[in-house]
Amino acid sequence: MELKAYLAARAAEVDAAMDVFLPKAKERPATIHGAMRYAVFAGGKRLRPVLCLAAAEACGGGISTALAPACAVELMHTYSLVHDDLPSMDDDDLRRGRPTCHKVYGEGMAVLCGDALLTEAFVVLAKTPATPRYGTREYIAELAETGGSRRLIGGQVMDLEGEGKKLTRSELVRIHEAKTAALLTTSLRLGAMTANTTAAKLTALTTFGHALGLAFQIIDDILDVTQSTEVLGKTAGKDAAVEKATYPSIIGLKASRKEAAKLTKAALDSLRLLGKKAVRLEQIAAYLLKREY
Ligand code: GRG
Repeated sequence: MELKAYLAARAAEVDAAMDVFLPKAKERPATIHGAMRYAVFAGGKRLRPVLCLAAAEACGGGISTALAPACAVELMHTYSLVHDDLPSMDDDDLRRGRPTCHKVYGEGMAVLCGDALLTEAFVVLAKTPATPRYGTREYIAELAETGGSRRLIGGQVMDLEGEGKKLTRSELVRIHEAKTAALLTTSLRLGAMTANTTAAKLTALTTFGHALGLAFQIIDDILDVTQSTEVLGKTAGKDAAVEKATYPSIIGLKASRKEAAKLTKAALDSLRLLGKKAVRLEQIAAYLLKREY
């Protein structure tokens, strides 16, 4: 199967599972459930859940047992987008090609929607079947650590505090690690855990996720400068407008592209231990380097 067809098929499986896991739009109180579904079913790339499923496959596992953690990471990701778009954070009107959650449902409801998505992520994650090496305790600890103040929220704090300031390259890397690479890495690790993978393979996937996550964020920063709002489905040129430090603003576009390519190569190198089964992860890493939105 071509990579594009693979990505579309996996995303469709994730969407179908999410439809089952999430409360129905009419379930009371209907406003919050409508808002949650509005934010989730808005056409995201589903990168994190696809990485989770591909990592399960790369470690010899199946798709069906990895669907719960795949949906859980997408729910956490969607919560972070809803809250990031709030007027008190990035203050954005457009996300995934549609008005942001608070524009449609109001600010209070968008705060609650993010809270509910984050909580639901753990409800869904707890449905993951245990394996001999990993059970609910390991799954929950993995996702909770990534969502907490040392990673996702810490990254957002550093990001907010860095606005309008000149950051060093290493400060920027720390933000990218916490904000972006951590959840990509956890998506891979959770998928691998459902396949009862070895500690060595988990370490290899952690190295892969770290490098891939940094490359993904650099590409995201490049696209913010080079692409249109229509193509991105979110406001382009935002980083420069709020004087946010990015790779392009610190080292320029050309050097940023080189850095993303270097990180992608490092990511690919780290997959050696997984052998031929990791072919989808390899293809995804190569595809993300060339992505246009
Ligand atoms: C806890 C509020 C809060 C924030 C944590 C993750 C994050 C920090 C903020 C979200 C916004 C942001 C710019 C995150 C960086 C990672 C990134 C590039 C997200 C966009 O991911 P895509 O391109 O989005 O995979 P889609 O819409 O395709 O799912």
